[in-house]
Amino acid sequence: MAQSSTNIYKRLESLEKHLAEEHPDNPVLAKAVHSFRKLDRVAQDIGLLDRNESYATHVTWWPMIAVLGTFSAGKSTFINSYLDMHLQRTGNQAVDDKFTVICYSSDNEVKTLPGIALDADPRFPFYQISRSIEEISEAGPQRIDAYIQLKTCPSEKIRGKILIDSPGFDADSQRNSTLRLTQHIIDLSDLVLVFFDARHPEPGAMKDTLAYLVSGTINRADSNKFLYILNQMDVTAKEDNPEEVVSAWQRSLAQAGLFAGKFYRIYNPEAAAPIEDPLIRERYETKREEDMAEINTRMQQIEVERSYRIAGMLEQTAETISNQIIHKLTSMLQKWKKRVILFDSIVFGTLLILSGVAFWLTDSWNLLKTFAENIMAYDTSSLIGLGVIVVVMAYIHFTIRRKVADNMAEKLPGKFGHDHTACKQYTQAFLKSTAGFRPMCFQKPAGWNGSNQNILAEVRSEANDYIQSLNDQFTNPSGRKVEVAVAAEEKPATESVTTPETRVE
Ligand SMILES: Nc1nc2c(ncn2[C@@H]2O[C@H](COP(=O)(O)OP(=O)(O)O)[C@@H](O)[C@H]2O)c(=O)[nH]1
Ligand SMILES: [Mg+2]
Repeated sequence: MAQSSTNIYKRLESLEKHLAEEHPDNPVLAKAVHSFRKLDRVAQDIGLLDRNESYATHVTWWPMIAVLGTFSAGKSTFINSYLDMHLQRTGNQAVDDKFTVICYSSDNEVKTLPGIALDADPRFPFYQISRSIEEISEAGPQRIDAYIQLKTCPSEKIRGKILIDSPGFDADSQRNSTLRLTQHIIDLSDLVLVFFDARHPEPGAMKDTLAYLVSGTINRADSNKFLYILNQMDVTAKEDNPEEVVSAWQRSLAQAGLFAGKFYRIYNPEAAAPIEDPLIRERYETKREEDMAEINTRMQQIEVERSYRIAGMLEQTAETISNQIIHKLTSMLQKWKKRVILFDSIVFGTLLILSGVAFWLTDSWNLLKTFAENIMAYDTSSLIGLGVIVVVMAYIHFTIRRKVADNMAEKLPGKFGHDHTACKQYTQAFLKSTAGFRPMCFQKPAGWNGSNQNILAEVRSEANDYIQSLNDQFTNPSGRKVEVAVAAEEKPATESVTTPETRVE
């Protein structure tokens, strides 16, 4: 994906413009793009980023909701009803084996585009997704089409948001890449709805799915973004045993390690069989409406959560560079220096001893003396000889520098595991700091000068200003938006526990 640096800046400019237009009342996002560009310049000086790269492409600017869950749990039905249009195919058969990225378009028709279209779109979340698909599939970018498609639809509900529908999730038969893609989508999303099916509250055959989906969501800093939804509750109406079904569901979640979280029970009235008994029906409807209202509120709030997320990401990136990254690079540089000095001493020491021995054996010390005298007398051929010796020594020294640096860089992937991005950044920055033209006596990594340190401090204070202004905007105690702010604050999962038991009337 080679792009010129002017191209990346054009993209950022258009992103900034778009955000300013889309959110005239929330200038924080457009300003954040500007701060990201400052961060980019510092990172480029250090060598963490190429000239055509930007941290702005590492975040999702669009608020994203992912709908995941077991096969046939009613995910697509839920999405259709949310959008108020029949966009996704539904049914008990496996109807879709791809992720569908759904976004708004004002054209009055639905367009389905192949996954490869995600690359061409100037908006960033797709870029991020497609890049990771490229990483997971050895076959190259064309394979994106096998995993993902893009649908544009005119529903106002989705304007300014991105919704992702996922294929039936059955880990047993799922290819590794789908699992990894799911993980990636979870990481990018501001809200993740995890669907289960009341017809199989304890899905024995789904053990792996549960384990994968659920255990991956616990102990995360952002565990607040996961909503666990038991769908198709209408099927429990016949026997009127919702509590039993819910506790069976909770047991299987607990087996996967999930004891606390946001739990909901809903059904889709259009897909459901009618509930005959009017009393039962009323009870079911009330419960469903309560839970749907909460889910809908969360789906609306994600725009705010996204703004906090981006401001947080900005501050975190600046912080990571000034503390962790520089610290690590500095200690790598020290290690490198020590090794270069060691190898220099071994090689030049050996050469010195060998030549000493040669002079001694041939008893030709006087040659050395003559050579020195000739140099003092500016004898041309002796000066050329000295020049050759210096060049050879320099060549040996710079070869050692390069080889030691390459050798240390080669070992980095082993230390970073799957974190390809971090590995690439450290490798680039380390190679830049150890480049031949940089004197070895520099203690600090390349690009780590006073002015760049100030810029990072500036970016961090800007990020805090953004968070402050988001707080001012959304935590106004007399304003209507109080609820939003409460949800946007990061709360530990245990504080926001709503167990199904407490919700069952
Ligand atoms: N009884 C009942 N059936 C539902 C409900 N939601 C979806 N369905 C049906 O369950 C089947 C699977 O739904 P679908 O949305 O395709 O599931 P997905 O695989 O999770 O996308 C379809 O036949 C739907 O009509 C519900 O709340 N109650
Ligand atoms: Mg589906």
